[in-house]
Amino acid sequence: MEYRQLSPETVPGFLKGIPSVQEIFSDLDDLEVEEVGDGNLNFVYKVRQRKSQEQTVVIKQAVPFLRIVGESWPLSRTRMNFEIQALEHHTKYCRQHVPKIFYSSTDMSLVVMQNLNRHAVLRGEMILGKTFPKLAEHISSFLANTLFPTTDWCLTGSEKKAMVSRFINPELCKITEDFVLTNPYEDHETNIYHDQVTQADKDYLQQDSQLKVAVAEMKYAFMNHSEALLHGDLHIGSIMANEEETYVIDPEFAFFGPIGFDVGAFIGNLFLAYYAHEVRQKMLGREPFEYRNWILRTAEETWNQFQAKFEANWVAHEREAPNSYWNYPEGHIGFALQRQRFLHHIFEDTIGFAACKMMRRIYGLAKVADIAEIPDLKARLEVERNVMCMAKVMVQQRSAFRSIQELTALAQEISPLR
Ligand code: SR1
Ligand code: MG
Repeated sequence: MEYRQLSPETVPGFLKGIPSVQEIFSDLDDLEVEEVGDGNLNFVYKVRQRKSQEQTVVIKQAVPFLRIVGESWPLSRTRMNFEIQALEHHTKYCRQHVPKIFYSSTDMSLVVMQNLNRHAVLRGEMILGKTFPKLAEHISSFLANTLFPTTDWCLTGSEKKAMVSRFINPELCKITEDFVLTNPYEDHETNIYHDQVTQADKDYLQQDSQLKVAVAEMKYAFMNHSEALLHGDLHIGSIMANEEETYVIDPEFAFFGPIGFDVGAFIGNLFLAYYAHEVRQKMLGREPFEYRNWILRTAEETWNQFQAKFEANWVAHEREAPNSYWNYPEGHIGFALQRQRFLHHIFEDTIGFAACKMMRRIYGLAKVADIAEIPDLKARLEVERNVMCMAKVMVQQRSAFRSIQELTALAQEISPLR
């Protein structure tokens, strides 16, 4: 099939030719289509049967450019090949948190999938101040269950290397290398500053040698540490949820990288929301304490549960396929120490990458609505300064933190929980 960019007008005709979709709709001549993509890269269509709205799918299609910039920024459509492969992996290891895929095509660079119409994008919901009691439980499961099976602790060396080669994703990695791990820390043309940002604010990030060394170390880890198959962009806009269920979407940035990059993406976004809600809760007419307390507890539970589940997966794997390396009287002690040290290494990376994910959203090209859509620029600036202050301590002192509670305590030191 030859690639063509779909439009709301051409979607029904395209779907008619796909057998697995014909089973979903009873009347393919009665479809309504709406383009709803609000991400930075792709186009997303919601398709519903007019007289039977529960008959519905979503189509996500990659176009040969970066949507947030436009056709002047070419970006190859192969990103969808990585998304399709990653969705298959996520479905295999964590089906309950992945949308059902009805059809995929690398030629057309698209997937046809379950319309999560009883769920909404987590970032939008959190901006409205909604809580998600099962979020930490679900995201920690997604992380532990998708990451552990692709580590060298689980795969053989040759299995791992074969998988790594299928996920060499240089174009999307370069987006992260540039927009998350380089440009915000220099006076780069792609950065965007609002009117209240002072030269001193920019220098705080862009002319601090200790900070720049620490960020460069995180970038080096991102580029060199092929620990596991990552989602690669696990911010709260890549999650759809309601009170009962949580789905992880959009894994086009998937590649083999440092585990802490995925865990840190999620936790860093929770801290962004924590600072934003000092202002946002007041905008909603509420006292900030309760909501911000929920955010911090969610960050703590996510890390603690992730750690326990990752370790449990490792122990279960060892039980099923015992490793002769630990086969000596005190082998269980050595194995436990190995787990403890590796999890501490992930924790350190989680803190460092969370910090980079926070800082890039302040001066970098792609903002987060939680903060960027605070209408009062002075209030927004205060939030941004708090984010920068915390992120700087996190990335520079990432090896000094002993528990996630020390991190949430730092968040409260900078902006007290009130
Ligand atoms: C140009 S930066 C675009 C961003 O959008 C995606 O969601 C990634 O976070 C990427 O860094
Ligand atoms: Mg995305």
